[in-house]
Amino acid sequence: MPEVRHSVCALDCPDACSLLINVEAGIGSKLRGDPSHPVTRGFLCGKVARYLEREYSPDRLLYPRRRIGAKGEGHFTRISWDEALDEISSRIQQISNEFGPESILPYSYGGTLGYLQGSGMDHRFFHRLGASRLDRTICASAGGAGLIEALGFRYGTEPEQFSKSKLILAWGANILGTNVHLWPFIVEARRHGAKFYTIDPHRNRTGHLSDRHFSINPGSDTALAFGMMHVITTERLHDADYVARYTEGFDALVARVADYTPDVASRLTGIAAEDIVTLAREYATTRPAVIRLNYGVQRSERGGMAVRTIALLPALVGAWADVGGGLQLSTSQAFRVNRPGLERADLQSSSPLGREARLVNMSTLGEALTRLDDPPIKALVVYNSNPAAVAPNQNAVLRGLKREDLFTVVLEQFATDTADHADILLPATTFLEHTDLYYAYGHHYLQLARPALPAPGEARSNVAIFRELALRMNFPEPCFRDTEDDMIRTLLDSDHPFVKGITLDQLDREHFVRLRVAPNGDPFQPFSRGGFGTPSGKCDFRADSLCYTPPVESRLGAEELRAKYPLEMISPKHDDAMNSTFGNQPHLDAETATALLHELDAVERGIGTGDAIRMFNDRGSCVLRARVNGSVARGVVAVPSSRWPKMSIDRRNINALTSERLTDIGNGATFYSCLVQVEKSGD
Ligand SMILES: Nc1nc2c(c(=O)[nH]1)N[C@H]1C(S)=C(S)[C@@H](COP(=O)(O)OP(=O)(O)OC[C@H]3O[C@@H](n4cnc5c(=O)[nH]c(N)nc54)[C@H](O)[C@@H]3O)O[C@H]1N2
Ligand SMILES: Nc1nc2c(c(=O)[nH]1)N[C@H]1C(S)=C(S)[C@@H](COP(=O)(O)OP(=O)(O)OC[C@H]3O[C@@H](n4cnc5c(=O)[nH]c(N)nc54)[C@H](O)[C@@H]3O)O[C@H]1N2
Ligand code: SF4
Ligand SMILES: [Mo]
Repeated sequence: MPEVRHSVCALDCPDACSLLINVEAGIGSKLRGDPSHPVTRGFLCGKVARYLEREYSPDRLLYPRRRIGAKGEGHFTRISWDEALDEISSRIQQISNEFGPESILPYSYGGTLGYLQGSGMDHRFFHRLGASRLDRTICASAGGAGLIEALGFRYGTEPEQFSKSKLILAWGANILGTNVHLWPFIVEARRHGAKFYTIDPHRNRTGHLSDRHFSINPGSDTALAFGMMHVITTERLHDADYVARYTEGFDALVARVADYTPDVASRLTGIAAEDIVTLAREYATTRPAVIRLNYGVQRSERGGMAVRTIALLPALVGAWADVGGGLQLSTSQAFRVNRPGLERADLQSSSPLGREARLVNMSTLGEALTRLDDPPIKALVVYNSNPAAVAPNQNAVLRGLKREDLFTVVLEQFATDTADHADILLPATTFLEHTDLYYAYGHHYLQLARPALPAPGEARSNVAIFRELALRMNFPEPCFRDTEDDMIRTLLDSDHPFVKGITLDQLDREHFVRLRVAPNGDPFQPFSRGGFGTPSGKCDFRADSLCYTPPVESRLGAEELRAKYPLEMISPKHDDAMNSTFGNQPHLDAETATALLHELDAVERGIGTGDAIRMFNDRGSCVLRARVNGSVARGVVAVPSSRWPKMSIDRRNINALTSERLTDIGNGATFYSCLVQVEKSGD
């Protein structure tokens, strides 16, 4: 009889599913969603339902290796763990002595959402070294900053409450693709008469299943929000009571949006003026109304402002007062665990640097590796990430990764493009094989996972690897000998009421525990009576700092650039992908090698579905296959991201075209503000 074990999906997804797996003689089968978890509800997305194929893939990395070929070629020879760890620790020591510890850069992101494997022993290690700190901006920092500017907190409406809503706006949110566990709550709401609308430049699967799709020009969301605010305030449809009690600066807001008539907003957004009027009226007069804002909107040049402006809408119409109303971008800040105790930034003062190290922005890795000075980056340690595929301005990133004088260590499960550039490549465990504690950014359950399966070959967890490295560096602090359980107890040692009282024992027994955001299973309503993160607790519109300018790289942007590169390229997530994580799978490779074009843009260039095309701009080019399926507006190209560059004949993916320009606030990446040209290619 197989034993049923419990796990948690560690992929970078708001749903953070609770999993069950059958295990017999150490072999896992039947991975499935836990039916008792209130958000997982017994099902998994397509990609993780098949995760055991990845787990048991013959391509898993099983042993430490040293590079023998040129960087990028992917030729390695097997070495022992002792050899690997000795070499890493001595090279790092030598580089630190010669160039200063800030010449060492850790690079990690979304491989796992686990606290321990993502920001545990690794953070302690690099802090104690005095290494450069990584500014983790590649995904959500603009939106996070925008949300904080609007609300003061990164809190949001719980998924469970969406079922009570009467109007759901998916604003730059591909719910079926990237957040599928919200869908059943939307289905339930619709069964009770709710309307579901999508606002997106790409009419994806979610858009096809909506009651109405609003096709918006990339990067113009602030103008749409202003247009809606204009209609709502001129028609006096705002919630006067909520506005009077819980907001500040209403009159200035009215003045600020006075010029954004539906016609003006229409010209900027590409949405018909009468549709903007209808949307605004319905949004203001339907209760409860909720916005599922996702991160698509903030991957544009002024994405922080866009998120901030959209996040002011619920206060204007009083939606926060209703169960089933409000807005969700992220629920992550409610996880008020003791992160400082886990990460130990204080160890920097005992490092050879003796102070807080400089921040290096992960969204400008190309620049950091090729241009940064004082000191230059001399050692790069990559884990939980595949920057050769996912970081913008890929040609600069690859130039950097190929530097002969850069010592690169990569901890990986598979031979990614980044792994191919490693001097030392270390085999890492998957989430089914190690212990971790998990937050979520789309619900309020804190979750524990113990290893469900044995690690294959000689794979080790990030925690184990950095613990070993710390011992080799002779770091004397006891925290480097902490066990996983010690680290979890540290995390739970928090006085915040949302977390206080949750114990490791309870997590071991129950697997998932709801944060204490509300008593007795009541809904969490963070802003039903103010409670915003301002001194007064009121939502401050601060209209004087609200503004809209189209992205430089857009149809209304820099003229010279538009003349050369007339198409706006977005590269949203593919439904069956997880960034580049499943990039070695051929069926997915074909999907992520596809560019969706508008029919007229295609015809104009003599391109038809199935044709090979070359997409290019001043930064680079890549080859793709065209698909014309009516899902994007004229002037927009959508390329589902992100394939493994090495799967392509030119060894590049779409990030060869994206720029290192940063967002207005949050220093985030601007993947979706990208002008390109497309031509038919030879084969
Ligand atoms: N299946 C799958 N799930 C995933 C991922 C994955 O790769 N695949 N990745 C995970 C990660 S790392 C993240 S951060 C989340 C992200 O989850 P989402 O934010 O939902 O994903 P995105 O594809 O970045 O963007 C969402 C939508 O925004 C649209 N969009 C692009 N530009 C604009 C714009 O200017 N305005 C508006 N209104 N919409 C725009 C895109 O077309 C897309 O449909 O998903 C996570 N889940
Ligand atoms: N063009 C374009 N580029 C994008 C985006 C886009 O929408 N368009 N999205 C951006 C966004 S939102 C994000 S979040 C980033 C994501 O970029 P990354 O954070 O790099 O995410 P992945 O590509 O999924 O790569 C994660 C890697 O971590 C490895 N991994 C998983 N678990 C572990 C572990 O426990 N230990 C170790 N050592 N390794 C592990 C996996 O095998 C995988 O290769 O990409 C960004 N890049
Ligand atoms: S990727 Fe998301 S939806 Fe899929 S199993 Fe993991 S948490 Fe659940
Ligand atoms: Mo992300």
